Parts: sequence; structure tokens; C-alpha cells
Amino acid sequence: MMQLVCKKIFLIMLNLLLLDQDSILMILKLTRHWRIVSGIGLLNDGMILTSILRRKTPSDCTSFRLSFLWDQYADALSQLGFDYEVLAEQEGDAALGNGGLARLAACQMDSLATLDYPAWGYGLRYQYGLFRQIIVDGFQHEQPDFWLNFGNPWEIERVHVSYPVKFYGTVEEEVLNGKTCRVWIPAESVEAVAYDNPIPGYGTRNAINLRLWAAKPSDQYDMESYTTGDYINAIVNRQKAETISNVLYPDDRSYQGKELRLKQQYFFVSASLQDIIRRFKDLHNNFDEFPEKVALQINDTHPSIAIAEVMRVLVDEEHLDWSKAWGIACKIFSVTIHAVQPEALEKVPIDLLGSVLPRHLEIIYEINYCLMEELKKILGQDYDKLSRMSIIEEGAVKCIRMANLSLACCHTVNGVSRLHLETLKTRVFKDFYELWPQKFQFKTNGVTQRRWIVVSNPSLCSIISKWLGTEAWIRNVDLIAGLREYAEDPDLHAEWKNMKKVNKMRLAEYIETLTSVKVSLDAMFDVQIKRIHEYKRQLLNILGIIHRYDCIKNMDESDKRRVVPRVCIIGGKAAPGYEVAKKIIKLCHVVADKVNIDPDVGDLLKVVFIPDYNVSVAELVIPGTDLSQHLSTAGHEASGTGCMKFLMNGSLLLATADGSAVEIAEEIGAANMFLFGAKVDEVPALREKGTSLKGSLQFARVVRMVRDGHFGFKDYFKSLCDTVEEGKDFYLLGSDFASYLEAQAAADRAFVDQEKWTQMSILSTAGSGKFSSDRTIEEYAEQSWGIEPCKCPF
Ligand code: GPW
Repeated sequence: MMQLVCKKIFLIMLNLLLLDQDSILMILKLTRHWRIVSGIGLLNDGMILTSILRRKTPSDCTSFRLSFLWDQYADALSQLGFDYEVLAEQEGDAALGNGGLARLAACQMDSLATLDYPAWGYGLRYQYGLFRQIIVDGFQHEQPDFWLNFGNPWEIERVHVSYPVKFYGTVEEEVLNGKTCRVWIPAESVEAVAYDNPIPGYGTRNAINLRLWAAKPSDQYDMESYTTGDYINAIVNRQKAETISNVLYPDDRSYQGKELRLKQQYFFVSASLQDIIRRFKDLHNNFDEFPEKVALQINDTHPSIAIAEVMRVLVDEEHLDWSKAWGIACKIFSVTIHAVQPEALEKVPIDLLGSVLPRHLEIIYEINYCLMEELKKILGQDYDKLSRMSIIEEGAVKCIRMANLSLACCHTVNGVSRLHLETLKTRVFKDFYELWPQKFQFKTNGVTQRRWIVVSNPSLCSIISKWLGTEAWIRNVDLIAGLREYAEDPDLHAEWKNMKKVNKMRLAEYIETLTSVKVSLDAMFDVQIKRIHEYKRQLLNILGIIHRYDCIKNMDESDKRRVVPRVCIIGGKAAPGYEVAKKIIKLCHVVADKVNIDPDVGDLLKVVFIPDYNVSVAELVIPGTDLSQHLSTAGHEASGTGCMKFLMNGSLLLATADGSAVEIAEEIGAANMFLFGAKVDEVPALREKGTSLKGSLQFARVVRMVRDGHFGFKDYFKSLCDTVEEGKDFYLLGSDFASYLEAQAAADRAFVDQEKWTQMSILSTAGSGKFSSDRTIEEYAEQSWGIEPCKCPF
């Protein structure tokens, strides 16, 4: 009943938004006359959105503009006996991505719309989003997230926009107009049906479209089964077709060479390209103009099969010369790499590709042949280098290196922070950089202030607007720097502290409801929320907590009075097959179980694991955070965007000099955050030295406590402790531990002086302007896509 009512309310809301909806449709038509940018987005981490679709507000940006309607809904609802807040909470996340990669795309869509760029986003309409994490006895379990159970009122099903996507089969030779051609005879066809999710810009009449594809059975290829009387098989095959868009792969940054995954990627790419080419052909008939009208952004390596697909369409279907087609492909594609780890760069086994997409494999071989010929002219006989740069990786399992395919074709290769670009240039893609330095750029990531301040922290939003005397910062976030002027103003301090307190209260209630742990509002709320990964070093955080606990246990009462009380909050999902990450979650729980009931500790230390971390949870947790932790070993986090959300919300950052944290320190001043740990250029030597345990006695002690079963589960944690054992401590927890504890102590000292802390907090928000996705998108528009804003003319 509740759900039904809820759905109705959102439908009413959509109706009231009709004005906007109409203009959306008009604008979508208009964009056809403009230069089209099609953001072919992310697969792995899904596409565009963990939370554009998660809208207790119609989009990231409209809520504010429509706040007057909000009140009217709330009134109308209460007359019907319903509480708006309660009903809105019924709507869950559309968790169509894994983590930072997908959420980044959501922020970028919001910025594209707000800045009036003519852009499209494409992705998959998974029926099951990222799994729900439930914790049983401290262990993670995964449950399916069937988010479409009660329908999705925000989307528009376009039954007439559908394309066949083909798989398998053979390639045959045909003679066409006296020329021999290769022709793909596919064996399976699945229909891709469009579901549109309009993304209205903030403070503009512009709206853009996020088109998500759902797989439906195609009648075309079933006919044979029906005519041969194989009725049962025909039905089974129809059902199989739908599985393509069924479920998001939950493994962050690792590709396991699964057939279904490859089919998802091609399904998404093929449908999107058919849509883009159809739109182009409606108005143009000469593919020479294609690069003038279309720019395609490949978001990480997951959709790079798009390069082979464009070549197949241009050569096999449009009958262009190979070299002409390649010239076009090289002009339309640019790529953003989001990873540092080599295992995140996808490699598709050749046998798999050859079976699912036989013609594409031939095309990739041809591209590689041309690449190798070109490289031989430049590199001569340097076979080591040639084999490293080859798109084909030889070995026990011969593979296609999707990243090399992208690098061979794309006119621009983007990193996501300045430091990340350095890593790409000097390590990951060194050979390519030496050859084509001009291709390599970086665009530091950003997040949208419309969701991360305006929607999720309305009190802060009001304070900023009041003190700046304008709401213009919501569209032009550079203005937020104006807060610096008031960083010492006692009136602002009072409002700021009050805002933080109210947000902490909300968070404390949430924690108590979920975990039954009562926390003190006077304590420092210290938060680390993100996917659980060894490189993100949640283990360092827990070992630091154990150290804190151990110190408190050994203190006398007078020492205890000087301890700054802490609530240590950790949240995040582990990929279902990632054993080490799952052990980290369990360790967090056993430590919490012991610490939270220890009478010697009381309110001085509480440990909380927030289950099922997702975008909704982030919206609640971030505004209530005093200190946030970003602990990746230097050189391992490409950018990180969580830190930007905390920064905007005035949380102080405790971070390594990694990814975008380096640039954050430049913007707000290193004195306003707590930096620690090895720098990126020190990491290789520290790994060589392999002295993790000897490096810090304190580290040895806390690891020993876990090993010896101080928190129980001795055997279970043995392998986890082994990962940081001397000589094996790849992520350098041991060598960074002492410096980590110093940074934590500095944070404690700063917190004691609440005026100083508040000033640092204001300066964090004031310095966050650069980390808006508006800036990132403007850089992409200018440097990679060559497009300009097209304001809706009425
Ligand atoms: F490996 N990122 C992510 F690069 O969340 F593909 N999932 C992923 O699978 C990958 C990257 C991939 C994140 C990065 O880890 C983070 O540093 C970055 O801020 C974010 O992508 C957006 O660029």
C-alpha cells in the first residue's frame, strides 16, 4: 500500500513537471540541429548513474528550483494523512553502478545539462543494480537489488526506439560491385529498447537525455525455431535474450573474461551507436561530416569495443574505405582512463571475442596490423616495445588489450587528476606517451554542488547563500571562494557549528537505529566510506582504531580526560568474491563489538560499521562528518571524488598525497588538512626495503593483537594479517603507520580548538570550487570535444 501510494505521488509530481517535460522533448528535437555530443559512458561501473535515477528529487538539479512545489506537495500529502519525508524515503537508489566511476558520470550529466551542452548519455538499464549488503554476525552477505519491483516513474519507455543487436555466427566473403567484402552472418539477435531519463539543468530550460537500454527478445531470429516446431526452445531463447541487461557485475575494476559481460558491453555500444548514427543520417548523408557532428567519450576501457563497431559499420555497412573509416574513428573518439591498477585494464580472451563477435575480432586484428606497421617505422626492431604496445597480448591465454585499442584510436587520452596523468605517462602507458605525448591530458574530476550541497545539505546551502548574498554559486561555484572573507566571523562560526550539530544529530539517530550504538554528539565524527579495497586501506584505519583503543586501555583517569572522543564510522561494500575485503569488514565488526561495550572506554571511542553504503547513505553521512579519511597508498587512487563531497560539506580531510587530494591541498592550503604517508615517488623504494613491521613497533603491536585473537576469530584473520607481514606489505601499511598516527594526533589537537576547527572547515568549503564537475565538463567541452553551450532559445 505504502509503495503504491508512493508511486502515485511521484507520478503526480511528474505531471506537475509537465512544463519541464514538454520543453525537454522540444530540446531533444532541437539538439539534432546542433553539434551532437554523445557521451558513450561507462560500462563496468555501469553507467551514468548511481543516483541521478535515485531521486527523491526529480534530478540532481531541479529540486531547488522547484522547492515551492515541494511545500505544496508536502501540504497536500499531510492533508491525506501522509508524511512527505517518510514517503520519499520509500524510494531506493537506482544503483546502476559500483562506485566512484558511475557516480562521477551522474555528476557530469548534471553539469552538462546545467551548462547547456548538447549531450546524450548512454548506459544499460540493469534490472538488478549493485547488490544490497546485509551484515550477519559481522559478515557481509549479498542480496539482489530488484529496484524496478514497483516500477520507475522517472523513465519514459520508448517502445518505438529499439534496435537489433547481433551476436555469434560466422564471417563470409561476398563480392559487391566487383569488390570482395567480409560479411558478418550473425546467429543471434536481441532487441535493445530505449528508456529515457530526462536530466533537466539547474537554472536553465535546457535538459539532456540519459538513454538506458533494456534487452528484449527479438522475433527475427526465433522464426526458424517456430517453423521447425521447436516451440519450447524458441521460448527459452527468448528468455535468455533478456538476461543481457539483467544484472550489473559487482566487481569493481576487474574483468574476468565472462561471456555475458562482453555481451553487455557490445549490447550497450551497438545500440548506442545505431542510435547516434541514425540521428546523424536523418540530417546528413556524407560521413565526412561525422566528426563535425559527433564526439564520443569512452568512459574507461569498458566500452572500447565501440571503436571496432564504428569501423565495422563504416566499412561493412556504409562501404567506406578502411583508411577513410579509420580517419573518422580517430577524430570522433576520446577516452578517459580512471584506473591505475593494471588489472583494471580490460583484456578479452581472443577465443571469447572470436566466438561472440567474430567480425570485430578480424577488425581488431586489422587495426593492430596497421598499428604495428606504423610503429615499426618509428621503433624499428624494438620487439619488446612492439609487443608491449600491441593490441594483442600473446601468452597462455591470448587476449585483446582494450586499453591499447583505445590508445591507438582516440585523439585524446585523459587522466582524472594531475598526479594520475603522471602515473599514466610514466608507468601505465609509458610507451604510448613517448610516442604520442600530445594525446595525453588530464581533467581533474569534480562533483556537482547541486546534489552534494543543495540537495544533501540544505542548511549549509542556506548559510552559503546568505553569507555570499546570492544563490549564483549554485551555477557558478567559483563564487564560493567568497566565504574565505568570513572565515573568522563569529556569527558565521555560530551558524556553521549549529549546522554541523544538526547534521550530526541526524547521523547519530541513523546510527542508533541501524546498529543500536549510541554516540555522543561532542565526539569527533570520523568517517571512511567507499568501496572496500586493499589499496584504499580500510585496514590501516582499523589498525589505527585498535591502537587508539590500546592507548585508552593503558591510560589513567587524568590522561583519559585529555582524549578527544571519537566516533569512527566505516562503510562500504566488498566485491562478493574479494575475500580479503570481506575479512576487513569482519575485522571492523569484531573490533566494534569489543570496544563499544568496554566500560574503560565509554564515549571516548565508538566504532560503527554502516551497512549497505550507497548514495542515499552518503547524502546523510557526509554532511554530519567532522573528519573524513582518504588513505590510499600514494599512486593508487586515480582521483577519488568522495573527498570532494566531504570538502564541499566542510569536513576536514585526513589524506595521503594521492589522486586529487594533492590538488585539494593546493587549493585550501596543506595547513587546512591532515596529510600523511609516503609520497608517490617514495613508494617503489619503500617496497624494495620491505621493512613494514620493523618500521614501526606500534604497527607490530596492533597486528599482533589481531593475530593473537585479541578480538576473536584468530584463524580467520591469519591470512589478513599475512597481507601486511614484512616483505608482503604491498600497500605499505607498516611504513605509513607512524605517520598516520601523527596525522590522527594532529586532527585531535585541532579539534580541541573548536574555533580553529570551524575556520578550517569554512576554508575547506570555500576552497572546494575547483572540484565542481562544472569545471571538469567545461574543460572536456573545450579541450576534448570542441563544443559550445547551446542555450535553449525560449
Ligand atoms: F577501474 N573507479 C571506480 F578505472 O570507481 F575502471 N571503479 C572502477 O572500476 C574504476 C575506477 C576503473 C574510480 C577510481 O577508482 C577513482 O579514483 C576515481 O575518482 C573514479 O573512478 C572516477 O574517476
